[in-house]
Amino acid sequence: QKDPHYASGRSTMVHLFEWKWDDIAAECERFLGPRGFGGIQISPPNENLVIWSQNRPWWERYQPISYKLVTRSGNEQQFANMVQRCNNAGVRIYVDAIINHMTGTWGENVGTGGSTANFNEWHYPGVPYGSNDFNWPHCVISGNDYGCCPDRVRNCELSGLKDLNQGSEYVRTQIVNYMNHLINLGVAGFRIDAAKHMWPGDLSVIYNRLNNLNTNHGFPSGARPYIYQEVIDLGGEAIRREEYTPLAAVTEFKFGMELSRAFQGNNQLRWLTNWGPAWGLLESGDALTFIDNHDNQRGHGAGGNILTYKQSKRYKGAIAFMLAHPYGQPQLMSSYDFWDTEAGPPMDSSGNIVSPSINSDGTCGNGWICEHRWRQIFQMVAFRNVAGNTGVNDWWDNGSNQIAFCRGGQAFIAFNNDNWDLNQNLQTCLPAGSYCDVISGEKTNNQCTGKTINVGSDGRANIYIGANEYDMVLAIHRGSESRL
Ligand code: AAO
Repeated sequence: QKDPHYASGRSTMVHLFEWKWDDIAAECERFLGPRGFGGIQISPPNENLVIWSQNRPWWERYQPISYKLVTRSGNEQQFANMVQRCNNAGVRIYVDAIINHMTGTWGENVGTGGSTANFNEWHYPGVPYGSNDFNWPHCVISGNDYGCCPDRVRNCELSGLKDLNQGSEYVRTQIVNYMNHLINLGVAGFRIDAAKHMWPGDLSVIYNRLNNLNTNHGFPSGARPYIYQEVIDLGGEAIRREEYTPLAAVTEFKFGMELSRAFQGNNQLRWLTNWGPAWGLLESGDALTFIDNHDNQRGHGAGGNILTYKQSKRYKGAIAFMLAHPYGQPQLMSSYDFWDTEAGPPMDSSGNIVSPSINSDGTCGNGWICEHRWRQIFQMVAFRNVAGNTGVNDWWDNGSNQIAFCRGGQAFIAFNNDNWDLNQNLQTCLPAGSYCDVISGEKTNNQCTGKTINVGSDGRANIYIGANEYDMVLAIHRGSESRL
């Protein structure tokens, strides 16, 4: 359950946080499919509590009230249509599955599909769940519990969210039915929210009962759903991510923390020469990797000093390194603009999500950032596809923050995070020719809109990245030749 089952030649997924299903379907057809994206993590599709008292925060979607497929993103029919159209475009869908808990207690008790809850009786008729389906006695996780007490982290409530007992046969059946329904509709896998708060033994039973992926959607027969479990483990806690890697992949939070540190100038890029398990990271095949996620970009979860779209030059540098390096299974974040860390997506006065608009230069409007539509990011998705399963070779660094490496004979990349220019004759491992740098511009009509790099018959080229340039990266690959 560690294979994302991307269509062939694809390698990267993007989290379209809070997008509507109709908009995602259109994005698969008009952008993600043609640009070689592998998949999308969508926001939770099941019914959640409507929280007007907090002005419909993004996090209401982490408060399930039933497993009906009705949210602000759309209904079941729209969901099914999205999955079909995205699969047709070669782009897989991964569902954020909230199976640890149900909504906490609020003054409001109606969901996005009209289901209700009676909090005092632990009663969720939309499933239905009753008080017997939750861990007992009721307790709430405190900050100290993470250091000492795995049983409290798993059996008590996460921030007051009612804690389901996955040891119960009835609860397992409801969860498995929900997930299998999604598999039958054509999804390729799941993010398991708050996996740290569930027992690995219970999760194992649940995963084993999941159906194979739906062959009518183009999956090979016998394909198991891709599963990546949200376990925040930066070290020093009682629960370790290695308890979960035997089951499926795990979100590697150290990855974004270390790369954010380096690209913020707090660790030299030259040390990245042995990036991977030598840094205390999981084995590559076990790791779902990302710079920021929807929590830590706004100070929730494992927050603190993570690069986001708000520090765009450094962020694009870190993303380029993630996509250029073969380690891990990368996921991009695609955000809406925010200052208030609790604020929901762009919405109208009735709480309906406002769709992203697409500007003439391909970027998004209406409050959506769409990092995945930034040229420096989506062209690195193509770079990764071209690099394929090659390793890193011909590493070069200046002993500080200027580095460069090849991916086999397929692709070459250089970074300059020093405050002086990079100006070097470097081995690119590419056949002689003129190549368009895919960061400063792109190739259109066989011409470069940005830098042109001339590779000699010995594979070497002069590489220049000024300290004050708009971007700190230069990247060329097979297929970016300016004259074919
Ligand atoms: C909301 C309100 C609450 C209210 C609650 C119930 O904000 O005030 O009590 O409703 O009605 C999201 C939001 C929550 C929101 C929730 C439900 O983030 O604010 O609560 O929806 O609407 C832990 C979990 C991790 C979880 C993370 C947020 O382990 O699973 O908290 N992430 C997922 C989702 C997230 C979602 C939920 C789970 C719930 O991605 O969006 O919550 O479905 C340590 C532990 C971590 C722990 C953090 C935070 O982390 O290791 O496991 O995450 O603490 O408690 C350094 C350390 C790092 C440490 C961190 C923070 O970075 O190195 O280890 O500091 O202390």
